[in-house]
Amino acid sequence: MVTTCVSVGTSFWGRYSKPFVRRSFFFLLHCCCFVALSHSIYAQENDLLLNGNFETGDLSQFGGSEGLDEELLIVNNPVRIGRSALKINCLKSDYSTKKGGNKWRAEIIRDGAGVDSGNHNSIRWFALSTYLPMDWQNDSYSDIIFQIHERPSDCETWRSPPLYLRINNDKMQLNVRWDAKECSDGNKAEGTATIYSTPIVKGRWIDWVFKVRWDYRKDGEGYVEIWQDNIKRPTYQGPNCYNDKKEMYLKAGIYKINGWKEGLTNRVVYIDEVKMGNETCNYKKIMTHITDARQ
Ligand SMILES: [Ca+2]
Ligand SMILES: [Ca+2]
Repeated sequence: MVTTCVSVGTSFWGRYSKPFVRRSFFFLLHCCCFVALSHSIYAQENDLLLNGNFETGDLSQFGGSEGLDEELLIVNNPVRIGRSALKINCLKSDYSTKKGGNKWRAEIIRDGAGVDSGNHNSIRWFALSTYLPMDWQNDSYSDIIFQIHERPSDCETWRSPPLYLRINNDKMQLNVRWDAKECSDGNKAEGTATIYSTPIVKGRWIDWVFKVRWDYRKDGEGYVEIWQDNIKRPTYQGPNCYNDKKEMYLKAGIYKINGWKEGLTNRVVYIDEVKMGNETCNYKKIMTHITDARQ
């Protein structure tokens, strides 16, 4: 940008030599360059749409929550970075009375995971750190701990999320659902896929990063790039969303879909560093807390 400004100034200089004209021109040029540079810096600062590190000591970094107060607790140990993280304590005893929610869920929410004029073709970065306690018990009834949720068009109903990270027995799995039809048929997706699977780890933090280009077409340009613990994993290329206009939103916490293993009365997971970036973000910007984060 500076090069462009200087080259414009130089060519102008050659044609006009009166001092007053030159001074006026360069004053205006200086103003234009300053405005352009300010805009560039402003844009960079806004690469990060969400910086959910819980260091405020509350949930104010998020747009809302679904869960009882005792299910969403700020704690000082364990934390991924700083002094605070979020302890999710999803209670089996509370099925349908959760504030703003239903079923077994305790989640925080934030808008901006897509674009309100159509999610298709938009790019988003997502990051979060998760921690399973040592006494975590495997359960064949899945726990969804991170999801990008859809908002249905007027002609359709709410559907299962197009992108979600779930724990199932001894695996953590990332899944996608898609449907190119403008009006989906109930909660039926045109297709679903498990795009990444890894063994669960207890008693330590796991850092997740996902870069997504939303696309509902089978022959489109959709992809999900995946990093776990600062290591790039195989990229999924294929459809990954519904044909919806309304902006998707991010949820993190616990959503127990179908039931509970006998004997379990609650589910605990810790989360920290929940982040979201737009198309001008990159790995390094979203993983500022990782000192060896690569570009
Ligand atoms: Ca924190
Ligand atoms: Ca639709």
